Amino acid sequence: MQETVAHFEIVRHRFIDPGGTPLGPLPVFANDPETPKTLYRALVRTRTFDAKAIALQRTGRLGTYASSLGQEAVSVGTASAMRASDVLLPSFREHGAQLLRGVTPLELFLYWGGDERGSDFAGPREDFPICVPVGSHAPHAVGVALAFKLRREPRVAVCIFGDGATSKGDVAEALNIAGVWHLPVVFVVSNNAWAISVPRRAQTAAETLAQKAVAAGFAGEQVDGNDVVAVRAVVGGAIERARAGDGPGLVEAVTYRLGDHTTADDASRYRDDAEPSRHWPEEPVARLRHYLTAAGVWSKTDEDRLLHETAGEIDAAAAAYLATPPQDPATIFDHTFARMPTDVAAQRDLALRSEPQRPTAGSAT
Ligand SMILES: Cc1ncc(C[n+]2csc(CCOP(=O)(O)OP(=O)(O)O)c2C)c(N)n1
Ligand SMILES: [Mg+2]
Repeated sequence: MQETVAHFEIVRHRFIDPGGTPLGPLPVFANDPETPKTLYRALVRTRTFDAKAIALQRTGRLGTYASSLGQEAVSVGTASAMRASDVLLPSFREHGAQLLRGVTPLELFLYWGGDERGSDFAGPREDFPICVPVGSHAPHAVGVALAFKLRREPRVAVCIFGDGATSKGDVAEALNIAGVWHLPVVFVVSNNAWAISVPRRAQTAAETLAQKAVAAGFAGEQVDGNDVVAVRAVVGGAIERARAGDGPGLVEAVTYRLGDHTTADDASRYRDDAEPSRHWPEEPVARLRHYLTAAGVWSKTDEDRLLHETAGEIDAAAAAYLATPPQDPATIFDHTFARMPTDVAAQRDLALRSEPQRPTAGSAT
C-alpha cells in the first residue's frame, strides 16, 4: 500500500506585464494612482543613486559597490509593504529598500566609501546594517522575530538575500527554526539568476527557490520581481500573515542582474552579453512608467521634473559625502579589543602615522 503524504505547488504572481499592461485587476492599493506613482519615484531614486555610486567608484571616490540595476522593484516593493516599526535586514544590493525606509543617500555613500558612520542610520534606528557575509543575517532575522514574539509586539522581521544565499547553511537553519517556532519573519529571495559567476541552475537542483520554505514547513511563493506592484502585493501579504500570527513566509522574487556583480567584477568573462540584452525589456522602471503613462497619470513633464529633482538630491548627497572628513583611523582599532594586543597596537601606531584617506578600491564583497 502507498499513499501520497504531502503535496505542494509553487505559484508565481504577476500583475503588470513587461510592456506595462495590467494582466487583470490590480491589488486594491493600486486603485489610488498616488501609490504606483510613489513606487515609481522610489524606483527612479534608487536607479539614480546607483548610477551616481558607480560614477564615484569609477573615479576613485568610493569603494567597491554592488549595483542594483534591474532589481530595484524587489527592494522598493518589499520596503513599501513594511510598516515603519518592522525591521529590515538587508544584504548588500537593497539600496532601494534602505532608501525607502529612510536611510539617507549620504549614509549609503559613507558606508560604500568605507565609513561605518554610514551604518548609524538617523532614520530607521532598528533596521540592520548592510550584511556582506552572504546569508549570515538570516539567523539574525530569526532572532529579531523571536524577540517580537516573546514581547508580543505586532512587528515583522523582513530579511532579503540572493539566490546564492539559499545554498548557505545559515539560511537553511534560519528557515528551519523560523518554521518550528512559527515566527513573524518574511524571507525575500532576490533571485537575480547569478551568484557572482555561478548561474542559478548550478546553485541548486530544486525547481524553485520558493520551495525551500515548504521543506521548513511554511509557505513559499514566487513573484515577478520586476513588477513592483506584484512584489508589494505578495510580500505585503506574507508580512501581514506573519503579523497576524500565521508564522513565517518566503517570497522568491524572480529578477535579473543587468550589471556586473560589483564594480570589482567583469561579468563579460563568464556571461554571454546576449543574456542581459534579452532581459532589458523586462526591467522594472520602464515597465511601471509605461503603465502610469497608459493610465494617463504620468506625463513627460512629470518625468522631467522627477529626474531633475532626483538628480539634485543625489548630487547634493554625493557632495556632502565628499565633503565629510574621513573618520579618525584610530577608531578601527579602538573599539575591537578591551585590552589592545601588542601586535595590533603596533599596527595602530603605523596607521596613525599615515595620512587618513578615502579608499579608492575596497575589498570585493
Ligand atoms: C560567506 C561569504 N562567502 C562568500 C562571499 C563572497 N560573495 C559575495 S556576494 C557572493 C554571491 C552572492 O550571490 P547571491 O546570494 O545570489 O546574491 P547577489 O550577489 O546575486 O545579489 C559571494 C559568493 C561572501 N560575501 N560571504
Ligand atoms: Mg544572485
